[in-house]
Amino acid sequence: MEKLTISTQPIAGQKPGTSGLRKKTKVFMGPHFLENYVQAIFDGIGGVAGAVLVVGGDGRYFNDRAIQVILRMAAANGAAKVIVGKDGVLSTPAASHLIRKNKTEGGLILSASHNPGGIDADFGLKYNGPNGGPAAENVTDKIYAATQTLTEYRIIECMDIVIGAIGTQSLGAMAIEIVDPVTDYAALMEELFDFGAIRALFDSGFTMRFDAMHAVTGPYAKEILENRLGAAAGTVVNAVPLPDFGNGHPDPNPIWAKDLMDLMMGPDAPDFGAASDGDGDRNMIVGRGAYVTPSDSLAVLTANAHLAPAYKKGLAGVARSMPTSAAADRVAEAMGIAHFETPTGWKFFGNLLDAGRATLCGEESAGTGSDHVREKDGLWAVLLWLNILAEKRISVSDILTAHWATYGRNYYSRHDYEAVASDAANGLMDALRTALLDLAGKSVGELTVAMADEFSYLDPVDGSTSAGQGIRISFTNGARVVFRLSGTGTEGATLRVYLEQLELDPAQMNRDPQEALAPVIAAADELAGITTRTGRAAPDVIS
Ligand code: VG1
Ligand code: CO
Repeated sequence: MEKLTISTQPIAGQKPGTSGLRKKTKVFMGPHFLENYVQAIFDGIGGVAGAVLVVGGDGRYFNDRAIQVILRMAAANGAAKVIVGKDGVLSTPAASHLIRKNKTEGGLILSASHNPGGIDADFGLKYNGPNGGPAAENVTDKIYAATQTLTEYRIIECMDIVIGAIGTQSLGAMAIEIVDPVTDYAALMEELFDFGAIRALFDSGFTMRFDAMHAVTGPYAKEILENRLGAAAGTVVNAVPLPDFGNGHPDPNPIWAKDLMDLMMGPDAPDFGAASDGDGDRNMIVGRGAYVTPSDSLAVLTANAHLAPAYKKGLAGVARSMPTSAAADRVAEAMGIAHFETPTGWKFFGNLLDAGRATLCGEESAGTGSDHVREKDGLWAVLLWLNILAEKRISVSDILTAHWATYGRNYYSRHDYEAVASDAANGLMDALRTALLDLAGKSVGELTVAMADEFSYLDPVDGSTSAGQGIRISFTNGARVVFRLSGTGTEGATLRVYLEQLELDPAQMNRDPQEALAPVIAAADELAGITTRTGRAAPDVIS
């Protein structure tokens, strides 16, 4: 076993995005790329000498090889111990929990989340800090700076480390502890929720399908839903994680989880359906004949979380990302609790959760979570829904109808234009930036602009500012459109257009969302010239 110091060069342009660094798998597999980036993370966080780290990933292609490199580099950089999920697998929320439970200096999570996996697909790497959450911007800035000045990386040369059996071993002076990925996470869920009540719900004949999409939550969902809560065998489908997610797109939305959607909208629908993404932090919730948008889900959970033991004392506040609909804000106002609007990406919730100012957080992109970890958590959201259903004993559809009757309905949709030429996408945003300066009061189609700006976030906890977080335009009739470019794509640019319309008339609450949003969709195109600038007549994905 030899410790090597390898000379290397700065790596250009590797700025972490919304959620760590995401690239084509082949880029990560290229000579020294992964090694350089891992060393930049270690250097950027001030070194890992004597540190304890958690390491695990979503099991996608290259996960196994990358873990070997990270372990050898952690040892060469003087880490004291690395806690690794068996076979290198940990869901993102489970990794967050292990970081917190073991009070480690943080962890490395290998995932490109909902992006497809495989040698020709995507890979990603993210550093989470000691609070269990994605590194804040001041840390990712340091990691990025380290990529620009890198001159060497340190690695131990050795045989492959066996990570398929639970137990502790050593690599040089560093300990490697292999843990079962599910055990601690499942125990945490038992603390938060009334498993007895949920078991009674299943005993009463309640039926469910959970689609793990061949991604990391399969083993977690089987253990928790089928083994501990008594859901029928076969409730969890696509439960075996595969390196290429069965050639699928492990993104739990009506487009990519179409099989589940078809089932739930058809004659044989079970009472409840849910799905999770590649790394287990996203969730999709759907009742029989009733899809719940992630924005509505956050609002419903905010209104009902007190029905679960962990939240029975009430919530300190609720936080949502800026493009997420305002549905949760109105619940918070009615309940007299604080609400916050943050930029896209879970890292911005961390300070609010650490400071005890928010208890629940959510994003329109199917992410919901609470202060139990510092990541969004797919299965947690499913269990909170189940706990609420176990208490209320009414259907998802009835919960939605009652919720809208009380708070109004925020029609919501996101239109994505993927792999657009970067120049065209940047040009569109630049033009909007200029135009918004005198948009207020102007009419666009049948709508009138109330307010237009580029979102800049002032963190109420640490006073830091994050500018350039998306262009938002609201209209006098309660409609809003947000434009932003994705920070997780690996090809060209992805333009996201977020559309919202508040409806307070109960007679108008059962419309098709795309129809209800038609005026704001038209206004979005008129304002941004989407078709002209991108050459696209229609979005690639409507969710
Ligand atoms: C997307 C979502 C964002 C989410 C991020 C990471 O980012 O819009 O809400 O936090 O993915 O989710 P972007 O920059 O592409 O819009 V995950 O499940 O990929 O870690
Ligand atoms: Co994810």
